[in-house]
Amino acid sequence: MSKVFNLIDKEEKRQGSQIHLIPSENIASEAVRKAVGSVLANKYAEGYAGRRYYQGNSVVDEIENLAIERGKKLLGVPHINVQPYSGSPANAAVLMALVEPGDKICGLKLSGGGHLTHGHPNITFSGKYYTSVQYDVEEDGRIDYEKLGKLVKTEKPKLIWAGTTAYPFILDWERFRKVADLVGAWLVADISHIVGLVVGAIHESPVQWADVITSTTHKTLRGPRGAFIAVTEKGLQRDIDLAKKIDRAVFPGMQGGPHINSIGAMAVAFEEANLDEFREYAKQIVVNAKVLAESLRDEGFKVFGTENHLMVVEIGNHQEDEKIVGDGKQMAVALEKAGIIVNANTVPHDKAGPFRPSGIRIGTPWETTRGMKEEGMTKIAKWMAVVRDCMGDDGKLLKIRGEVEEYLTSRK
Ligand code: DSN
Repeated sequence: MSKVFNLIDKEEKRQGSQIHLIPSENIASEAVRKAVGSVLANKYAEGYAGRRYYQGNSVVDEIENLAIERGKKLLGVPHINVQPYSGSPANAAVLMALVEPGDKICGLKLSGGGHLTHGHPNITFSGKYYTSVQYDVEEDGRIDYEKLGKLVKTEKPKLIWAGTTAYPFILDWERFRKVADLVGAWLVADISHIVGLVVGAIHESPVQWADVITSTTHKTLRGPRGAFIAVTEKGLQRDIDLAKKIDRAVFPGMQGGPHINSIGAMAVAFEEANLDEFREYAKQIVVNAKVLAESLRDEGFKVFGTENHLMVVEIGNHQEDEKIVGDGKQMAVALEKAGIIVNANTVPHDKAGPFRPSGIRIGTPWETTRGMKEEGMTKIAKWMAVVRDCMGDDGKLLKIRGEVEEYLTSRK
């Protein structure tokens, strides 16, 4: 047992001594983590409050109802399901509820900043069991809504995903709605990445435009690992049974027993996100990201974005053994040696594949939680420029690592 806890200590030290810029990661509060590690983890509760398949769920019912009430209030929706284990099962449940296997669905390409569950062809359930047509971003990294409209008119998908994992610009929900209405498609907003900015009132909410909203709870929302599916008034107007269909698709359609400990932690996170403090936090995430993007440009990087919490930075690509490979991975590995954690990522229209793509993805949610402000962002940009210029020189990378550690310690 102690071996595991020694490793947890080790991981805590690692997190404390490195700069974290993966935009989908964050630091959950003590209260959120306490709920995750609580006795709620001991209980099975298949079903929904008041209709469980196991006894002993009177308190669990209260917990789930509390999470639901807080979630509805936070999002401004009439119905929310808080049982999805994470984003992918949530999106799978939405597809199960709204379309039939083989039906046409439409989402943003992975290389353009989309997600695997939005119809990535061949290898994912969303691309294998549904007929997927995908839209892409333009050279500048932005979605061309007119082009999307034309594609949708021709292909007539039954469901359109409006959601991203590496898209640094604001999504135009109204235009997505207009596009969906061209063919009467369902519009599903997957706000996993930007949910904190939406509930923090920095970005417009899709609540009046989408039929359904999905989101993970551990990214900008700063909650536990988990997800929710919200049904909007618009969605209910279209199908009065929509909430029921979503609930049935989650359980028993996709999942068994819900993770009540995560649901308890979600209730905590929803309350935390409803505070002024959180709105300040959301604002600072974007301020930090803008400063970081500008500072990186000043250092000569090509940066896509940003209007939100993240940006994609092009590192370049080259030919190796007749294959085009990108330098994003190499840069990410060098940055890790220097104590800065990012992930390699495709850039718009990347010629290299996703394992060795031509860019890196950078975001500010984690370090903003840690209290970092604009001055920290310019420092990070300078360190990144040195890393780019001395990628193969481990001595220099270790020197930066020392500086990073010293900086983080000085801020504690
Ligand atoms: N893996 C998540 C991300 O990093 O954006 C998306 O599911």
